[in-house]
Amino acid sequence: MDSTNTRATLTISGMSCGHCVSAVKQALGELNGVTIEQVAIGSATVRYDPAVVQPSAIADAVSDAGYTASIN
Ligand SMILES: [Cu+2]
Repeated sequence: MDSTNTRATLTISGMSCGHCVSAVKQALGELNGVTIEQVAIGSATVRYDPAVVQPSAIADAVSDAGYTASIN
């Protein structure tokens, strides 16, 4: 059963290049229950399973990678 069907969009500041996109993709990819839809400079869209991961943890993972993220 694929229950990772809640979509969240993040606004991310501090990203400036393709390396930043890769770093954010890696940070998001390490989270259980999160599927990346797209990552661009300044934003990301993911699907997540709310039974597995909280939206705040998604933003925290991006912040831990060195950026400032907020969930829209
Ligand atoms: Cu960069």
